[in-house]
Amino acid sequence: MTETVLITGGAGFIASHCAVLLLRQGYQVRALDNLDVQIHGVERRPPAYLDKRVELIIGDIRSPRVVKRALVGADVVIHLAARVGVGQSMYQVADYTDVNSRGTAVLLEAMVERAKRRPFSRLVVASSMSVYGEGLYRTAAGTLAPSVERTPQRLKAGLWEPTDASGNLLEPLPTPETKPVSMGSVYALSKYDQERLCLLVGRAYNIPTVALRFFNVYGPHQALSNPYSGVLAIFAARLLNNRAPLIFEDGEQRRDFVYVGDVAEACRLALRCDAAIGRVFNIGSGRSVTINQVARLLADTLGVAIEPEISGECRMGDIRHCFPDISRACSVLDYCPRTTLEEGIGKLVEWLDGRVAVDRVGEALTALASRGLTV
Ligand code: UD2
Repeated sequence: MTETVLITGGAGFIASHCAVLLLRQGYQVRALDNLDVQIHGVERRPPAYLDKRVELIIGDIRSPRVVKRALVGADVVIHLAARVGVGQSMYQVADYTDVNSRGTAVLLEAMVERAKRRPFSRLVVASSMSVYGEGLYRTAAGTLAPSVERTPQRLKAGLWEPTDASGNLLEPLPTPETKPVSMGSVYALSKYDQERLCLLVGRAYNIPTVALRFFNVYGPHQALSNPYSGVLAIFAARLLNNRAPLIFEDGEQRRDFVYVGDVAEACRLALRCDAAIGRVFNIGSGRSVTINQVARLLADTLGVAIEPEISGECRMGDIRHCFPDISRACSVLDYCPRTTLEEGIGKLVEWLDGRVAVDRVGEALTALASRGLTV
């Protein structure tokens, strides 16, 4: 029998890739999305990239009536709906908390009600690497340092690398799911809320739930004109407008960029794997790179000779290094990231061809600086 999947945030970048993959697997796909202006523009039209076979319900995740309707006949749910912007979350506190945390609560209440008549076979919730704050580090003496934070004083002095109590530099290590969480932004806190709410309510009401902590997801369909989206989309928007990418700090901060197709595959696996129920998984590519490296790779792949500009600024709440240990996802989910950064950036660049991006980075930095949210 054909299974129906409801994807919340279903007109978004990650959702569009999940939809294609799941349609190919024989699922019927329904999307619930409010077509947020920041992502979809003032016209709020359904995006051209969304597969025509997807049934799109336009509405808000916070509306019990809309969510109830979206759940009719759904067998599984992938919950991706969220406001996504670390910096912006620090001044739109009520809205981020409302959409992400309360929106998830509304979804869960509706699922619990519906499950009385017909159970769900899975709920997959998109959590985030942001719940870790700084990643895991090791001291020079070889002990693990799981609770590192950078002080504003050091950041103001341009001392970007975290140190131990005696001022010795720390070595970043792959972060496992067992590292204690440490939320440094309202966005991160709301993603942790989403993750915990889903796991907790899922467990109480027998809705088999899996949480995926996505690292830095990139690829085609990423919102180019949203200055709060991922760094690769932001750099692409700058380069398409013949402007230099602005690199914060010194560009030596490390991240794991995971291709969106691999993230969609992780979602598919989480729908199927019973051993995953009730657990959280890091979803990354398994390779870390510096922001300087990705900036260069993107410019080279685009074939533009614009040097990135090191701004020496830092956004409040930004972390220095965080990249995942993905061994749990590999062994339990059978997750195996297939797209290398070079291939993924190649696909991003192909998609960028002929696209127009409004570069709003300056606006976003001013918004942050005027609130004292930059260092
Ligand atoms: C944040 C979230 C992550 C995810 C992502 C969405 C944290 C720790 N992580 O990751 O969960 O939601 O956002 O995109 O909250 N950078 C520049 N120039 C720019 C923009 C960014 O140098 O114009 C740097 C930035 O300082 C950071 C790195 O690039 O060191 C990555 O930034 P990001 O905003 O793409 O993502 P990140 O890792 O803060």
